[in-house]
Amino acid sequence: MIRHRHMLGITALLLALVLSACGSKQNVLYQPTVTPRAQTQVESAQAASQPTTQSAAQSASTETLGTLEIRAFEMGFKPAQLEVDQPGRYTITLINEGVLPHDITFPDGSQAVAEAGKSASVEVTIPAEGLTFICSVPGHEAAGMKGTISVKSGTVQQPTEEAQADDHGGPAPQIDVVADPNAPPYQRYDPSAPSLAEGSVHEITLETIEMPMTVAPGVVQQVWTFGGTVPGPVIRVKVGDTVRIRLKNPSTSQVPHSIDFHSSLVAWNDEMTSINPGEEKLYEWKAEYAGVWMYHCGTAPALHHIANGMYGMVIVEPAEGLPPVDKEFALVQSEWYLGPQGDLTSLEKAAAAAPAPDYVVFNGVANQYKDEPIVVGTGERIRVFVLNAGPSVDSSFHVVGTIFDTVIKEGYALTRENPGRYGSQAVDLAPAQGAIVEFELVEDGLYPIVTHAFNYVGRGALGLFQAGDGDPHK
Ligand SMILES: [Cu+2]
Repeated sequence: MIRHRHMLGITALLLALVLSACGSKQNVLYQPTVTPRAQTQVESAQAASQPTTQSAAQSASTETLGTLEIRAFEMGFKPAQLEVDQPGRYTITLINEGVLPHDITFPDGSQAVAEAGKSASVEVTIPAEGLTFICSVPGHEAAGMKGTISVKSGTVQQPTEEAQADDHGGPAPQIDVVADPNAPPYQRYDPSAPSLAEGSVHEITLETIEMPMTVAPGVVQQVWTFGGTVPGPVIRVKVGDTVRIRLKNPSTSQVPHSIDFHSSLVAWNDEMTSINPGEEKLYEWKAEYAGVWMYHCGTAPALHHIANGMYGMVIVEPAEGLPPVDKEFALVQSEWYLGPQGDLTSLEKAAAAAPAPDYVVFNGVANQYKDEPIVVGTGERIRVFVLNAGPSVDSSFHVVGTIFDTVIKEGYALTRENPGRYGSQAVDLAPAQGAIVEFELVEDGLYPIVTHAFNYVGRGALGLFQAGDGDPHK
């Protein structure tokens, strides 16, 4: 069993920089622009106005230690975590890049208000223990518009209990990993479902590859994979087929691995046993039942091997096949519990009785199909194979703006031709459950893909289908 080193690398400095904002935001170590003390008030005002400040409401006080620029957008601040070298009086310039009015409000009531596209400034005194700030427009703090300014070697003041109680989604996760601007960009996982494998006997080699992976912009984890991707490859066969998996653990691996196909009927202590680095093993199974199935590594602690990326989807079609549709996709929901930058994910976090994942993702990477939507034709018939790989959080799979007319979940079927014309809005998937859903997107536009457990939508569980050109108005 591997010894875990996750928390050892976290320094006191990192703890002071704990990110309280939601998962998609980056934690930025901010260096303020320091205005020399000798500058005159006029020069100081000019400095504060560069490059975008329009109405720096300079107070009567004489000099500040510097100017901090904070950008507002819907719904957050950029950066949300700032650090200054020393306590004292600072000018805060709010640059509103959003389309709504926003403000920045400090606990003593100091405030700068900026209309959309405008800027405003306020002076505040930052004590040694730091300051919190929010946007006081109703609902904006709860939606994520809050942040902290800490002083080097000081302690970040935590949001008040009252402030946290306002957040109907529950407290935002504390991401203790500082985003690395030099991290490699993430690799987009192709969401297209593969076509049915030809023939009835399938020889598949799967290597357990341990490698670094960018799981969100700037966040790299040392993941364990099947075949070099998270999730592993989608395997698609039909009832009656024989699948021969040759599992290989490269000699360069650090730990043993194994594989457990939920689509198989085999003894746990036979095919599913672990193999050491440098070993290989044949796992043969016959597809007896149709469905969307999970496969995963079961090596102890299995929780960590799954949390660290070792899972994938098996689609078993009925022997007679599935009816043809226009487009097919495969989406695997899962959680990331971050370890230190570049290290393994945190087993300690994953093992919490009430799991609080840093990210909940579709196909391994936070928000990847929001960044680049999945394009389909308007009115096309869409089939999505969905799996919740967990390891621990339930999914409520939902596509905003449509209704599933067909759902086959764990052997239960809602069919399009049902006499009452019933439909489905969300499919509940406990960890290791899978479903097939079918639907159409009736007009050009964008249709968000979410888990309707909405506290996770801000933590990476957001994608988009783009029907047609994505514009419903032309
Ligand atoms: Cu493993």
